[in-house]
Amino acid sequence: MSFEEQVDELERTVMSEKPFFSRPGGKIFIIWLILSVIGVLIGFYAPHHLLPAMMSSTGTDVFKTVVVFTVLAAPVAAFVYAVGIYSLIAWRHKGDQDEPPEDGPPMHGNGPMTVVWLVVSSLLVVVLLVWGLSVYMAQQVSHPNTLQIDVTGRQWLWTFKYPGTGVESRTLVLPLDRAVEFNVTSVDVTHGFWPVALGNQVDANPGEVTVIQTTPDKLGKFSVRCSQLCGLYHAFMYSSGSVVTPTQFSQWLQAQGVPPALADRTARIAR
Ligand SMILES: [Cu+2]
Repeated sequence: MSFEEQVDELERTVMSEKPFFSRPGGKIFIIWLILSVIGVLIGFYAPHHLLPAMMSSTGTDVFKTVVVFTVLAAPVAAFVYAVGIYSLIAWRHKGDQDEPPEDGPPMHGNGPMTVVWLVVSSLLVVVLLVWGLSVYMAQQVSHPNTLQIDVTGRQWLWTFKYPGTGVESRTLVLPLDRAVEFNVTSVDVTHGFWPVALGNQVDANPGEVTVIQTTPDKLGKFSVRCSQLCGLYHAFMYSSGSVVTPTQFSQWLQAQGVPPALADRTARIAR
């Protein structure tokens, strides 16, 4: 054994006897742990400030999905940042070094590490897939007496037609706790129908009708935006929407010129 090899051997022995938290792996672990906790807290609290209060079953599912995906992604992102931050601080090129420090042992052929990253990433992907599919399937249920609304996008406004009543409106009025089906299309370019607080979003394509559904479950106002860049005044392409009681819905239909009996029938109010 040459002198250099003996020094290397000695260094390795000293390193392996150092307590875990003084070794690079231990320090990276501490940074990872701190960043993970911060990321998980952001996942739990930030959506409440970044998203509007959801007003439908779909919206609640979307909100929960944002939280779950952020919380599960936080430790993965934290690991990348932890290695990056530690490398920048501890392994940066020092001014008095002529040559870069030698590489550590190669990861290639490191069995345990390969197993860990394959198992962890597979588990994460499976959990997210199962979550996503179950939320998606829950939204594919068809409800009896669904209220149909034809949504049309044009540069640069939305119109909402209530089939069977002759009503065509610039505002979207929905009755509480009643499944609604939006038949979405466009007469010019591609727009994106996005009633934010309902948690739905779908492209409005010219010549095509795309159907999405939800059930509003909270009274109040929301805004309908366009989520596809559709031209000069895209940013101003929004309408207001509201969720009202069935009685208020019937009154609104009547105010649009619908005969009272038909308005009540559409709103499913028995006389
Ligand atoms: Cu647009």
